[in-house]
Amino acid sequence: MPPVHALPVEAIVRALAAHPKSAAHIVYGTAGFRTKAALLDSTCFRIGLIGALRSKALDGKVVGLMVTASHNPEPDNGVKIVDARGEMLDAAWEPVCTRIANAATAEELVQELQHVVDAFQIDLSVPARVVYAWDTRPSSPSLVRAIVDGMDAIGAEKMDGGLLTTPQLHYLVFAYNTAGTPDAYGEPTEEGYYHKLGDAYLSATQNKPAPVTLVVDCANGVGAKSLQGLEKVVPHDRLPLQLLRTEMKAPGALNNGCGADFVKTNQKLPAGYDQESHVQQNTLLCSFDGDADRIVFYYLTGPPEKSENFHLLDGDRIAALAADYLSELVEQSGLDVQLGCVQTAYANGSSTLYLEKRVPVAFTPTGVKHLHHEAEKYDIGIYFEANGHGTVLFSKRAMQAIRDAKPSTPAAHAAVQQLAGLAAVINQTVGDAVSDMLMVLVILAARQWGPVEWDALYTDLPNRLCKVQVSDRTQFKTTDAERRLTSPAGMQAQIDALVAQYPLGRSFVRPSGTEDVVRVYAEAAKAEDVAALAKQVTALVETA
Ligand code: G16
Repeated sequence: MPPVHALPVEAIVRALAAHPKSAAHIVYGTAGFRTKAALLDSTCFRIGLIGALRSKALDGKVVGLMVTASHNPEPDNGVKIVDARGEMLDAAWEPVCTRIANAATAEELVQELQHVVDAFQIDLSVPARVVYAWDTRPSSPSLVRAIVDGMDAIGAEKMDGGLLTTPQLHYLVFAYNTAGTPDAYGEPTEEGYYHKLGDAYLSATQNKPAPVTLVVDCANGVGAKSLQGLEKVVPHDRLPLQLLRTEMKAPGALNNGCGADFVKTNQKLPAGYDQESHVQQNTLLCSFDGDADRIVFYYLTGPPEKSENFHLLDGDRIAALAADYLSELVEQSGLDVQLGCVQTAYANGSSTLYLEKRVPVAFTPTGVKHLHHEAEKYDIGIYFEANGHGTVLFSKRAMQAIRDAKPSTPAAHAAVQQLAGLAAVINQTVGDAVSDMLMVLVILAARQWGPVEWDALYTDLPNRLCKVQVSDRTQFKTTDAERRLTSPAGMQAQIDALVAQYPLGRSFVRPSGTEDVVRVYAEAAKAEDVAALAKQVTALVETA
């Protein structure tokens, strides 16, 4: 085929006819496009076009397209672009996505596409390569067909990743683009992913006693498939998992009464867990979300009927566990590398106090893309949202220091080895429930800790997270890493006045980027104060 120097306008316009635009205005937000699945067909067609242009703009590197609505209910869906290093889409392209998705006519769409080509000086003769994957939602296959139509219309080499977790797609993109280079991340296949994580886990837990059984709530999502794949490469006695909520095909089951968001928001066990024989006192339990990019842990200290017997080990706790262990390893190793941690406004105040005693702590708005970029500023950057999204990034400098280390004592040598092992276990592209789960198990095995010892690192301030339905959530605008409202006018002063009534009180309000709600967070020294504060702030928001 001769090189193409212009957009294939006719082919795009012809294919567009099968994907009429819905009336809804849609924005590329916190986690790409996300809304009711029924509204997404034309968006997916157009993201097929954008994915191809993005690949061309990156000199033909592979980019990824993931169809998922992650923690949202099953009728929702979404789509997001994964950039060439396996990270979230470059922020400069987010408004591009929004404009292209909302172009009202074929003519406008072509104009917007041409505008992108001109603005980013894209050489259209560069071949595009795009890998795509999807989660278990019933709406996903037809949305994938729309993406494929878009890629066919503009012309792109398509790689079908199949049913995958979101972090697996991030892995694939990075693995494709580094294959055959000194930075090769792993074999660019689903099996390559299991081997990379599984082998790293086996090596990092060598000579350690078998860990306790971990009961995993797979949210009835694709995480179940991912763990079954991992179990094929790691023997059960080295990774004793008990998988629950694995009904990937049961209609309506996804994230329903289970999953990381349900457990974190309600601060209780998945529905029906009290009937499960595997759920016992002091057993370590965890929940994935629908596309397995986040994880929270928990355990019981008595009968599940009593809420005080439920103990959550959320993203803040994972960050604390990682910071505690990694800072010790860095010290023992004698390496000159700087650790840091990134949190959001949702971080429990006690976790921040704990972390600040060990490492510098920075805050960003909600959204893994923000935390990820901030964490890249450190040699070893730990980032976790309280909801269980996160990972640990080892910079090139840190990896070089680990490789070049000349430890002078056996303890320093062991610390360097363990740092290298953890860097391999941890997914370097994005928060990954499977990889985070393995990291936690490696650390607990090294520490010889169970959930109780982990929980003892600090005591959470009582807290509450509520969702509030409002007529227009866009009127809520925030500043200071989403810790303060600038609009509606005067509301922040009212929140401040409420907060001042309670010892160690804190509360903030922000519009969700993934659901049509406003979120209210509150914490205080006493549980009854939190309940009162959350109620009062919620009432305030409802009046807006
Ligand atoms: C997505 C984002 C997360 C964010 C979460 C909730 O998670 O990737 O960074 O914390 O949404 O965001 P919001 O409060 O704005 O709705 P997921 O698991 O749904 O992809």
